[in-house]
Amino acid sequence: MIRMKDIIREGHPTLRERAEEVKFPLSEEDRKLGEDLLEYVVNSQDDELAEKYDLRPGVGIAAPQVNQAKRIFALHFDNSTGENLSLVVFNPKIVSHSVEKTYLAAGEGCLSVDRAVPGYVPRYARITIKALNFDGEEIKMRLKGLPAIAFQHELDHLNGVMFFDHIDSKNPFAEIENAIPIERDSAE
Ligand code: 4LI
Ligand code: NI
Repeated sequence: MIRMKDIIREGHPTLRERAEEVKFPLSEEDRKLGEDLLEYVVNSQDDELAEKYDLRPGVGIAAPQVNQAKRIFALHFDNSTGENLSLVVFNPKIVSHSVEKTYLAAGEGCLSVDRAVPGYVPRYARITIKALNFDGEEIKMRLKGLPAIAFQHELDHLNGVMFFDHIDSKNPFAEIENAIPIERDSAE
């Protein structure tokens, strides 16, 4: 089980590497890593488990954050009203995206960053993604809202990019052209 002590923090060189493609059929190790990443985000959103194991809540976590430079991440959204989405992706990519952008009005947080970095992080509002699942089958789907933001945040981790790299350092809250903000409670 992944705990906060297993998550590397900003400054660690692995977070700045380009992660390696995963080979199929999946090795036992890569399969287990995918399962563990999903387990982390699921458990981290359960108040009792999060408290018991001291897990910071997240909707996404990427393999480089547990010091494994592999192109794998997990996302988990459990929205009482909206859609439920729980997935582990291998070798993910964005195949197309909207011109329109979006951002979290409250800024972004990251399990590998132990400080609040204020500012808007511009993201594509809608993306079409492709990835492989555990069985090496291609998944193709459209994402919008927080799932689209989190997918882009996690994909950045596979490319050595941190969310704050996208913040305008001179003016962190500068208006983002052609963007619709997502207000804080919509992250649930
Ligand atoms: C408890 C149970 C306020 C501050 C609002 C918490 C279940 C911030 C938002 C959660 C912020 C759940 C989140 C992300 C932000 C802030 C991630 C709470 C977990 C909201 C997810 C990857 C950026 C994703 C919306 C500095 C660890 N997640 N909030 N950003 N939630 N969560 N990100 N921003 N301001 N990060 O952090 O998983 S994309 Cl679901
Ligand atoms: Ni992160």
